[in-house]
Amino acid sequence: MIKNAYLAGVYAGVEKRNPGEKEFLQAVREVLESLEAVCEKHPEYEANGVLERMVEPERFIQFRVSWVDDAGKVQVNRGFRVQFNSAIGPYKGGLRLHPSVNASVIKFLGFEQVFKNSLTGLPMGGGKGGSDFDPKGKSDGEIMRFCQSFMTELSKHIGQFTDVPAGDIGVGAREIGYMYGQYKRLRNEFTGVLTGKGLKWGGSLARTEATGFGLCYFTQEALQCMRGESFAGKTVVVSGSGNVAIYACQKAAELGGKVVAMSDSNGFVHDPEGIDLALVKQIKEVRRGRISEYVKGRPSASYTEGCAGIWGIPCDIALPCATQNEINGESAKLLVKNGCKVVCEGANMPSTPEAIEVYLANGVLYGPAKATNAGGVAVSGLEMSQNSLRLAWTFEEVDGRLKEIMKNIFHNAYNASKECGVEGNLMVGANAAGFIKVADAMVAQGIAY
Ligand code: NDP
Ligand code: 2IT
Repeated sequence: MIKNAYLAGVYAGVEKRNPGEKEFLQAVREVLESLEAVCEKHPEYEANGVLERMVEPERFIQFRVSWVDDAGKVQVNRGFRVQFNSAIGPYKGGLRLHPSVNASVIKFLGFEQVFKNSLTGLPMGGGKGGSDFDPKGKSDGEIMRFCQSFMTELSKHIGQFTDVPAGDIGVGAREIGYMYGQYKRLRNEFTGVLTGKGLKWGGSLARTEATGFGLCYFTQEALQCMRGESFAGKTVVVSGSGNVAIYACQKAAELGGKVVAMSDSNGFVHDPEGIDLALVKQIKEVRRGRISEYVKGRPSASYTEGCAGIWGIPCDIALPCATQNEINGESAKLLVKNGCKVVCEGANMPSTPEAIEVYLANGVLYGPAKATNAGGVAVSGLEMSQNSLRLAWTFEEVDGRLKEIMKNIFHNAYNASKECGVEGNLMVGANAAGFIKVADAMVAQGIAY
């Protein structure tokens, strides 16, 4: 329920303009609901039409991506880039390759990215892109030809000072490599136009680990400051088994937690003795296989079809690291019933609004995605800095900066929650803290008459 008349009016406009875009509407509603106290304190935001402007992307690009498969057949996909907000820096955000990608998904991700990037404290605006291309089962050659065709159009809209894409679901080092090569061929320029590059050609150490590690640094700081506790001795469930999940699992274990389950879109594995991460990396990073293969090498583990079942495994800490809306109200109730006290999000918007209500009503320490998973884009920002300096920092240097950034994000979100009169509500705190910086920049930069 949005009580503030200004914010309610803005939301009604968004609903009217973006009919049926349920993920985008969900993301906008959550932010607007969090900003009542802020907007009451700052009438200049309404006077400057800040919210009306913020919910409308600066630019939305949709394009055809045609490519030829291994059988010689022409395939056509749809490509997107949303350049949501550039008030505090060049557009920055990942590219997602997944059959579920559409305008609503890209806009929700781009909108979230604006506030997330602001929270990092680095000068980055918000953007997002991708395609409904399905990388599963495609050969390296097909992936390469798709990425080249995608970049042929995308290259017209990006640049190191304009818009700097990176990875997301379905886009890792291999895809960034093919896209970077194509950009360079087209432009004859070696610039930091993408992040997540290979270490031998401009990438940053610790970028691969950054989102998962950052999630655990945030969780550890929140646990310590809000509960006087840590990961030590805690049972942890991590959903997904991609980039974010793998490095969340690694850092949670390094900090003393015991990760007992992981998943993919087909099902989940439960290993009460603790996940053997080397085996998961072998299956997922080396063989690009399925999580079901894990049980072949681990007699202690069992595999169950259906990914949502993972939330029925008793745990102290849940780290959803797969995709949006993977925890609904029912799954959240099950987590709470089984003793889960902490939910920190590695994925973007993995909890439905009903799930968030369950967390808040039951005193769960809830870390919202735009704060908790900001480590990935933060290290992307550090990759941009290193590219500009023409230097490469050590792993320890980057990891140390990441840790500081995640701690700062926690404290900024916590302090903002206090200022909003809802101490400890990190969702409201993160939305408010991320928003104010962008809003002030928009006011300062004026409106084109
Ligand atoms: P990956 O492609 O490496 O891994 C995605 C994982 O999530 C896979 O295990 C995949 O299973 C699972 N998954 C994807 N879609 C679904 C679905 N519809 N239902 C169930 N499971 C699904 O992606 P990342 O690890 O990079 O991304 C995971 C999440 O983290 C996303 O929400 C992303 O936006 C977010 N994120 C990523 C960042 C990064 O730096 N990479 C930074 C911040 C957030 P399967 O293999 O079966 O598809
Ligand atoms: O959702 C995200 O923050 C990302 N996928 C990372 C974006 C980036 O630019 O590194």
